[in-house]
Amino acid sequence: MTATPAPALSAVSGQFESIFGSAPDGVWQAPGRVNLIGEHTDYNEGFVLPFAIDKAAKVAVRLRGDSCVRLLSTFGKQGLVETETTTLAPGSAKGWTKYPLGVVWALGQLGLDVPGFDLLMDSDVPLGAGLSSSHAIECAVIMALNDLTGAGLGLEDMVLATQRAENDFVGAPTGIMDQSASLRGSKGHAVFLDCRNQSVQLIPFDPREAGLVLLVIDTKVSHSHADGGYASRRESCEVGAQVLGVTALRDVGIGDLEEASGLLDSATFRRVRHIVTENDRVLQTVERLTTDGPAHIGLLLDASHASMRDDFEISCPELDLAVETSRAHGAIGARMTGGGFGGSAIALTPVGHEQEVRDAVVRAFAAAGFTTPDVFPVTPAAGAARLA
Ligand code: GAF
Repeated sequence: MTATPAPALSAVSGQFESIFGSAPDGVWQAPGRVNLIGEHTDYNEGFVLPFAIDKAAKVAVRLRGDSCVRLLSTFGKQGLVETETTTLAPGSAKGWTKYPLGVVWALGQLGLDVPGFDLLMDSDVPLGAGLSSSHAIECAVIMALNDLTGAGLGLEDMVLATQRAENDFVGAPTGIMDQSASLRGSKGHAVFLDCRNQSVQLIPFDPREAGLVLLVIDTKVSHSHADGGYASRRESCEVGAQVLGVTALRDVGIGDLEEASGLLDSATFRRVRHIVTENDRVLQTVERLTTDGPAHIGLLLDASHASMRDDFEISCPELDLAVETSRAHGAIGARMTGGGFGGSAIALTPVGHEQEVRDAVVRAFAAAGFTTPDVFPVTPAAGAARLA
C-alpha cells in the first residue's frame, strides 16, 4: 500500500503534472539554515556550527530526452524559463534560475553530461533573509540530478559542486557552510563542521528540551553575497593570512594575536581578530552544548555579535537593534546570523517570552523608522532528502 503523500508534496507533484503534462520522476527537498555560531570562518578553513531549519525548498523534476531545461517556480514573476544545458555560462541566468542552472553548469565542469529536464520549484525559506534560500534550491537540485542521472556524487562532492555554482556561476565568493548544513543537517542537531577537511560531528541541539526557543528576526534588509562587502572581508582575511605567513587564518591562535597586531594595519588586524576569536567561540559553544546544554551558550552568542559589529564590521543598525532589543526583553543570547550587511538575527529565548521579544522588536523597529521585521521560531531539522 502506498502512503498518502503529505499535502505540500502532493501539491508540488500535482502542480508539476498539470504544468508539464505528466508526473515528475521524483520530488526532493533541501532546507535553509541558521548558523548558530562561526561566521566567516568557513573560507578561513575554520569551524562553523549551523543547523538545517524546518523551512525548505522542494523541487519536482523529470528528465527529458533532449538538452532543453524548463524551470518554473510557484511564486515570483519570472514565469517559465526555457534554456539549453549546452549554452550555460556564468552571467547567462537571471533571478532564482541562477541556482538550478549554476548546479547544471558546475556538474558540466566536473565532466558530467546532465540531460535536459523540467523542474518546478516551491520554497518556504524566506528570500533574501540570510537563511540560505539559494543554497536550499541548489542542494535540492543537485540531489535530484545526482539521483536521476546516477552520477554517484557523495555529500562532500555535492558541497564542492554547489560552492562552485555559487562562486563561479552566480558570482558570490562564499564558503561551504550553507550547503553543508542543508545537505548534512539532522533533526535536533547542529552540524559542527571543520571546513579544512569537511569532517562533521552532529551536536545535539534541541532548544525546546532546554525550555528555549530559537527566534529568527528577519530585518527585511536584503543583502547579496555577490555585492562587494562579503568579498572585501574575504580579501582582508587572505591578506592577513599572507602577512602572518599561514595557509589560512585557522592556523592563527588567540595567543598569536598580540604579535599579529604589530604586523597588520588596524582594519586587517580587527578582521583577523574576529576570525581567530570566532573559531574559539565555536569550539567553546560545542563544549558548552555537549556538557551543559543550550541554556549555557547565550554569552557566546552575544560575544560573537559584538565581534561582527566591532571587528568584522558586517552588522547594520537593524541587526544591532534586533539583538539589543531581544536581549533587553528576555533573550539569553542573540546575534546576527549569516554573511551580514542585512538578513536575520537570532535570539535564544526562554519559552513563554517569545511574544514579549517579538512585540518589543517590532515596536523598536517602528520607533526607529525601520521596516517591520518578521519574527518566527525555527527548529533544527533534517537535511536534504528525496521525498518521492
Ligand atoms: C554566507 C556564505 F554563504 C557562507 O559561506 C558563510 O561565509 C557565511 O556567509 C558567513 O559565515 O552565508
